Amino acid sequence: MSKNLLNTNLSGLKLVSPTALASGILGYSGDSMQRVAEAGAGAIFTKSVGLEPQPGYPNPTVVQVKAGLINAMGLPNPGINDYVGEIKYAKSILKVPLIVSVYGYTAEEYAIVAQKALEAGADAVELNVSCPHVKNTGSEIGQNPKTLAEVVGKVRAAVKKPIIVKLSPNVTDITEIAKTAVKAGADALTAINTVKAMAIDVETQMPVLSNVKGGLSGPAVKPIALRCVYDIFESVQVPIFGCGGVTNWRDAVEFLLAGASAVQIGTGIALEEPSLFQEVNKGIQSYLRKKGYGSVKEIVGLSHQG
Ligand code: RRO
Repeated sequence: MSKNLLNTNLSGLKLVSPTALASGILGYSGDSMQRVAEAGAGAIFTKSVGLEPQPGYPNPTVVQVKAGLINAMGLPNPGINDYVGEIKYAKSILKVPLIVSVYGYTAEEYAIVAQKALEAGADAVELNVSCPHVKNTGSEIGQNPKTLAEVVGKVRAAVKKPIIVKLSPNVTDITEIAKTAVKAGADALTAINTVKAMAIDVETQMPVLSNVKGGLSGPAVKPIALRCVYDIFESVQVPIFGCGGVTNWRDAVEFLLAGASAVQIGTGIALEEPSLFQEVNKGIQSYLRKKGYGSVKEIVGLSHQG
């Protein structure tokens, strides 16, 4: 399959296809990232990593619902000092951009972790300011413009490579948050992280997840994510990664038409297989050919015309 139509470029990141692995799924080890890249992903976003190791929440941490998954993993990760070895290994085998997802409890922590990830060879960082259920980080930062500006500004001052900021849908006006992130130095945005949600077991009459509340992902959130991308595209000038519920090429094309320059897929491959990447890429390519376009870039934001 010729990949020319699918080549794209976001904030200096060269993607052979506009479909990337979203943070949180198969993004722990270099070998699993490589499997996903071989399946057609144009970039890899790792699971979020912080300054110190974190065990995550006790089980159950994931529950399948009608059109997606609700998770409350609790940011399990080995800490950046341990993870640099995996980043170096991943970089030695991957041919696609590697973006390390970073979180912290203070602006300084975000900056230190971002610096270490980039020194280890990451091509960019994605700042997780949107995890919906871990105290004192994630969306508690991304929902507060002042704190968000401080975090993005601190990272911007510490690193030269691209900074992507992953936004929460759990806000009143995502465009205000997007503008704040860009003003503080974000090169690109990801929309969206998971939507705050829960499930209750009618037999035990108790919440299913040990953390009670978690984040909903998958097809259930796609229209929400699409609306966020559409609104953000009209508010800021930076490229957007659309993320939320992509399970086929039509979903991906919808995001591109809404204004995303590329999409991230996570739950889609958790529910199916990494081969979904190739399937989606082929579908986008056939669509572009059928409609007479020479590049995926030509359809970004087209739904805003007229
Ligand atoms: O680890 C998690 O529980 C988690 C994270 Br970091 C995130 O950003 N979004 C999510 O739904 N879960």
